[in-house]
Amino acid sequence: MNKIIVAKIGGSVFSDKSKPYSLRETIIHRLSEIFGKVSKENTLALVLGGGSHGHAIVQELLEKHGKLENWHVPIINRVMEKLAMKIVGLMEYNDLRPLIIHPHSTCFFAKNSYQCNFEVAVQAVKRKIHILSYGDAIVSDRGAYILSGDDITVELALKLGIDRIFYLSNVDGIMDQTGRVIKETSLNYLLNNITITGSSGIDVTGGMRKKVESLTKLTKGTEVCIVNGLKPEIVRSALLGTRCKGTLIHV
Ligand code: IP8
Repeated sequence: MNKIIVAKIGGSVFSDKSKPYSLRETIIHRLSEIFGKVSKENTLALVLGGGSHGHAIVQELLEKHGKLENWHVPIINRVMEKLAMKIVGLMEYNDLRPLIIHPHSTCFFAKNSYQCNFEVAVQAVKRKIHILSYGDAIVSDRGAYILSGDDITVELALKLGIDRIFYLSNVDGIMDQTGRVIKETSLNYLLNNITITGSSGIDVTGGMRKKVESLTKLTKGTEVCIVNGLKPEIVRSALLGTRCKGTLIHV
């Protein structure tokens, strides 16, 4: 059966966020193998987080200039493009060749919100062409704006009319106060009752809390499955629809 699978690969999965510009090549290989197999019968819309690449360059620019300017946009774009090319290069070994959708040339931010033209992405996916996008810097009316991969994932899910999306993280799911993974919950309950802490390592877009907040834009009834991307077997069974062995959030 051909379904559309929207999945965000968190930066903490493909890189070590405490080590700037690092890549976990073994994990990327294993995940590519899984995505490669899944892509034979399904269409993939993948989104990369910034990892220790995007977040590191943004941090460097902030330290040097105090704030992000529009002329920083292409500098950040180069880093993210290179990262996307490396990951896509590794995916090719598994016969997976997604079309890369570059947010810096399809999105801008003005008057307190961003706008993206994902028409090409939608048309491609409708024709069973896999796509890959990534968190990026975009031009805005107040200097460079960092558009998180989480926001892009939500945008794509809305535009593609998807009812279940996947987040690959470096933890087993969202933990409750006692450190136990919450298996199933509603978005409302999560936002009102659970203290969600940020992620470890460098993160300029707000980590897990921001991710959960971005889900409020999804259509009611959407399901979000958060699984540990460092455990490829768990990712495989989640993508194939057998079980979300992580946290399943009902929006
Ligand atoms: O890691 C951030 O994307 P995220 C993108 O999904 C950059 O929040 C360029 C830091």
